[in-house]
This record gives sequence, structure tokens and C-alpha cells, in this order.
Amino acid sequence: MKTRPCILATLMLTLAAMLCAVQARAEDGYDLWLRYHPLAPEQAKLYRGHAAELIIGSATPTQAVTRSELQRGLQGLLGQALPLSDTITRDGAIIVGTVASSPLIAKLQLDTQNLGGEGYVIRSIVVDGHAATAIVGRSDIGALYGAFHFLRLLQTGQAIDHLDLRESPRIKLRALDHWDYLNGQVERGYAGTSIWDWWKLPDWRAPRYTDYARANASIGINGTVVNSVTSGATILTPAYLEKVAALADVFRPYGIRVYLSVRFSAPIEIGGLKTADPLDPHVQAWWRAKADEIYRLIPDFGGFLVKADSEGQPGPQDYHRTHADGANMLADALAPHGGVVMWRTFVYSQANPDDRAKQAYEEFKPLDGQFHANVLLQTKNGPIDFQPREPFHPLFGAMPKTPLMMEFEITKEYLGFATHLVYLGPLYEEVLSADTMTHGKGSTVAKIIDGSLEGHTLTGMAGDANIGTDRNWCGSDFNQANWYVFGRLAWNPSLSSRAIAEEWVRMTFTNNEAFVKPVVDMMMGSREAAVDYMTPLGLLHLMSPSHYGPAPWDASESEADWRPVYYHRADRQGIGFDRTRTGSNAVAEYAPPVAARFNDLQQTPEQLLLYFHHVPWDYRMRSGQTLWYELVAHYTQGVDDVKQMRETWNRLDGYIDEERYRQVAAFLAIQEKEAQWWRDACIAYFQSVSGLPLPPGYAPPQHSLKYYQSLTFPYVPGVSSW
Ligand code: GCV
Repeated sequence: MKTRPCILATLMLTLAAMLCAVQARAEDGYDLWLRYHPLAPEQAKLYRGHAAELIIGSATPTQAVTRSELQRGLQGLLGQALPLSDTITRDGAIIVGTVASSPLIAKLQLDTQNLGGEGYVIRSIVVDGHAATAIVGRSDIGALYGAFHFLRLLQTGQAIDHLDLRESPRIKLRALDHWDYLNGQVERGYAGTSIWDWWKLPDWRAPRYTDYARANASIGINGTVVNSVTSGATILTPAYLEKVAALADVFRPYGIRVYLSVRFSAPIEIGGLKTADPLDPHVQAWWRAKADEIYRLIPDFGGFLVKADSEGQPGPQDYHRTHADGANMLADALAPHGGVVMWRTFVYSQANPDDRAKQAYEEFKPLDGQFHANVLLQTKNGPIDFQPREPFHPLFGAMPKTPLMMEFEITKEYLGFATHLVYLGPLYEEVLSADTMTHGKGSTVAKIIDGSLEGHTLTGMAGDANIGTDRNWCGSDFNQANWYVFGRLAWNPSLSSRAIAEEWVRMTFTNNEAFVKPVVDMMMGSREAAVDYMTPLGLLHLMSPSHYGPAPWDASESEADWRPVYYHRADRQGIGFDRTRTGSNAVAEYAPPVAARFNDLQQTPEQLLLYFHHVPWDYRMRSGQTLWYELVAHYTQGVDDVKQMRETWNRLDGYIDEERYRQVAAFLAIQEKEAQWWRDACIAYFQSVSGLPLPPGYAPPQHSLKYYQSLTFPYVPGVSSW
């Protein structure tokens, strides 16, 4: 008798604990933006009238995953499972598929012309007297993308009663580049280790691979390069190709193709040849056979990504051949199977004493027109290396006969690793909307990479992934927004980064307006804050050799152009890199009107001032203040902005789950501490060079320059070796 209440109590406690655990698990960030939590009851009720039954096939793997995503999403959001049906039995049917797969859809006679293989329409219609919603693609993948779009409408609280949407991607290849190694390390990875469990593949296909594919498909990403551009050749051995094939099997229903980074010297390392010369017939035959072998295992294999003749990587120049020789040889091996080569232009050499910013252009521009049809040149957004701010890369628009694809960095190698809240949407948008003027006014980078300006149909955008084994995938909840915005912009590079941020906040956290507006504002200002506390006014590359923290004084790197002092060139008189006609003349790589603007101190946007000009400390800025004053002001503003971000977040306690709220709060505290460190260390150093007093009202650095110079940080994450 006495034990019964005790058992009951224990049972209830256990149940409560289990519930808590379930809730906690659900709010650890794993679900990303596909967090189908119940909508507010009145909203759900409204939607239920337009989501009463689901008419969708499951004859193909893609149809099956589309169906299961819609069932999962709608059940989660609306709080009840939707009945499946073959015919329309009531108002509120959702009809999903293609003309080819469904006689019902064929009967609707929707205009699916010009949608391409991945586009879709979403239309509110009336069929047999019943209101319904049609989600229709020309292919299963189009319908899958449409389904994700439909779910997004519900997740973000949009009206769904009068829909007339038509979408197709503006860019063909939309890929994540993983910098993952076979030993599990991730170069510039701040979110744990590699998500690919190579050792257990191909037999164990972790459920996470499917969730990865779902997340990517939901934003239109259709390719993944699973290994780092500086990987060894082992990935091309039969045992590893089988593992890659297993990943490809998981991704295929979601429209995602697998690509591999290949080491140019692979024919020597794993092929037993004595050379990797691209003009050697044995080398060519080796790559052809390798491509055939890959396609036997992975019929829809995407192709190769190559980092050659760059930062110590082997390449065609080892044999006195050109980048075109190297790329074309690989392209020819892939061409019979429909594969492509993404050849990177991130090429510079320490043997070349010229300005590093100029070297890729010098190397590649003369090769325009020499690349085979299935080669894309993958070009970083700026001429140096993913710095907080750089001008757009001068190659964009300079090679009209060659498709150039964009490479953005999603992982925050130079923007605060995992912990700093820096939303990269404004950075991406700034680059995409930059006017190269290469074909007259309006020749934006976006129009070059989407092929519209130069008439290319092979187009692409790649993002260096920020994904790892951390439960929240990206090292922080807000870093997920950078994966998200990359995908959305790759789908349509003219979308606004603010609109994308808002979508993401609503899907990831809540639709509560009191939360959404301040958080979107905070995200939109976060990149400029980072520029200010790290590298304002066109400075760049001021970080330590580990890429963690400030070290503008550093001259310890073996190579001149890895040293911060190479970039800022500060001396007693002034600061900045003279890239004008009287300096390195890097400006000449831009179209004449842009070159003229960057060449002119008065016309150069101040945010790029010290990138293009060496300027005296007492130079009068547009504000009327001196350059030195403005530099200190920007550094201070950056810290103040982070303080403001913290205050904003502090006011938002209670709007979202405790676990994610607390981690963001803790990370913002780290960010403030590190922003202060950046500001103080940089001001202390530049003051030691300029010899100028701090402008009145500005606090001196908290410590001496010596102190900042003495700091060391063993085991900085993201530095790996293959
Ligand atoms: C994959 C920068 C990074 C390297 C990276 C390289 C590249 O230099 O620091 O880690 O290597 O860019 O993009 O090739």
C-alpha cells in the first residue's frame, strides 16, 4: 500500500524528466530552420482550412522524401496529421507533383514552361468546386523545392489563400565546399569535427546525412564537395570512392550531387605514374579511367574541384603548363559523363614580388577563352582572402568568355570563429550588387555569376561550409543563418539579405514581432560592427598567424604576404597600401570607370580607403576629422555596437527557449570581450607607429602594447593538417 504513491511519483517524475529531455533536445539547434514547432493556435486554425489533405505520390525516392517532409512539417506546424488522398475530397487539398507523374496535375494545365529542371509553381486553384493548392515542378526535384517553399510560408506566417508563385534558380550549381579531411579534422572548422564518419562508411549511413540533405534541399543547395581543396589523393582510391558513393545515395533523392576535391598529383601518389603533367597521354588516360570508375559507382557524380599551384599545392605549372592545360585535361575526363571542373583562381605565389591582390588576375585573365566548356573558374569574392571587407575580385567581368563562379566563405575564419555573432548576408549582398562596369553601368557581380551578362549557361556559387559535428551543426545558432543566407542567395542572388534574415529568424526562433525586428536589426548591423572592431576603413589581414585575434604588428610569418605589416604598411607618416597607378597599380585590373574611382583618393569609398591608398594620419576625412581620429572612432564604434547587441539580446529573454538564449548571451559576452581586445590591441599598435595622442574622449587601451603582443593561444581551433 505504502509503495504505490511512491511508484506513481517516481513514474511521474520520470515522465516529466523525459518530457523535459525531449523538449531540451528539440531546442538544441539541431533542427536548424526546419523546426516545425506548433504555430500559434489561431494561425494554425487559419492554415488548416488550406491544408486539409495531401495528394502526392511516392513512386520515386524524391517523391517519397517530399511526401514525408510535408507530412512531418504540416503535422508539426498544424498539430495534426494530414490525411493522404488520391483524389480531392474536400476544400484545402494540397496537390504536389509533376505533370508527368500525376494525371490530376496534368489536368490542371498549369503553365510549367520555362521553369527549368528545378523550378516550381505554387498556385491557389479551384478543382471540381474545391479550393486547393498546387505545388508543381517539371521534375520531382522542382516539386520538392516547391514543398519546402510552401512549408516556409507557413513557418513565417504568410497568407496561403491566394498563392501565385513561380520560382526557378538563377544559378545552376549551388554547392557547399567542405574543407574536411579524412581524419575528421576540418580546416577553418569551428563546429566540431567532420560530419562524415569515413571510418564507418559505407556501411553506416548516419541519419545526420539525411538531415544535412534536407537542410540543403530546403534552401536549394544542389551540390556538395565533401573533402577539402587541400586533401590528399586517398579519397580517389576504390575504398574511399565506395564511401563517397554511399553519401551520394543518401543525397540523391534531395537533388544533391557529390563532387570531390582532387589533388593534381594524384596520378603519381596513387596511380604509380612518374608525372602528373596534364599533356602526358598516360596522365590523361589515368584521369579518364578514374572518372569512368567514379561514374560507375556514382552515375550522377558532379565533378572535380581543384586548388592547384597555390599555397604549396601541386599543379600544371610544376610541368610548365598553364591552368587551362590542367583544367582542360580533367574536364575532358569528365565530359563524357556530364561532369564539370571547378578550378580555383585563389592563386598567388611568394616567388612573385608583385602585390598579392593582383596575381590571380594576372594569372588567369590571359587565359580567357582557353578553357573547355565544362570548366568554371571558382573565384573568391575579393582579391585577398575572405577578409571582413574587400573590394570585389577584379576577375569578375574580366573574363567574358569563361564562366566565373563565386566562392564565399561561410565559416567565419576571419570573422570571429564560432562565437562572434556576424551575419554574413550583408557581406554577400555587398559583393553581389557591386557594379563591375565591365559591360557598362549595371554590370553587377550577380549578373556575371548568374551568366545573364555574358551569356553563360554553366553558372555556379560555392560556399565554404561552416558545418561540423556540433549538435547545432555550425558552432552557434546564429552561424546557421550564414549557411541559410548562402543557399538562398545562390538560388537568387538578387534577394535582400534583410528579407532572408527575417525568414531565418522566424523559422529558427519565433514569429513574435517583438523578437523578430530587433534580432533582424542586430544581425544586419553585425557585419559592419565586426569590420569596425577588426579592420575598419579598408584595412585587412591584421590577424595573428593562427587567425585568432589581432596582431597588426606581426612580421613573424615565413612569407611576406602572410604578414599583417605587408597589408597595412603603417609608418610614422601614414597607413594603407598604395594600389593606385603610382603604387602597385592594382586599380588597373578593374574596368576603367571603377579603376578611376579607386585610383582617386577623393572618390574611393572610405570603407575601402586604406585598401587602395597610403594616406597620411592627418588626412581630412569626409567628416572633417583626421584619418587617425576616424580610425580610433571606428574601432570604438565596433565595440559599442557589440555592447548594443548584448543589450538588445538581454531585453529578449523569455521569447525563446532557455538553452539557445543562454548560449547566444554567453557568446555575445565573448564577442564583446574580444571586440574590446581587437580595438585596444590595434589602437595600441597603430598609436605606437603614428606617435599621435588619442583623440579626446576616447578611452586608452586597457593594457600596454607589450601585453597584447605577449598573448599566445595554443590549440586554436580550425588549424588542421591532412
Ligand atoms: C583551404 C585561406 C585559408 C586556408 C584555405 C585557403 C584556401 O588561406 O586560411 O585554410 O585552405 O584560404 O581557400 O585555399
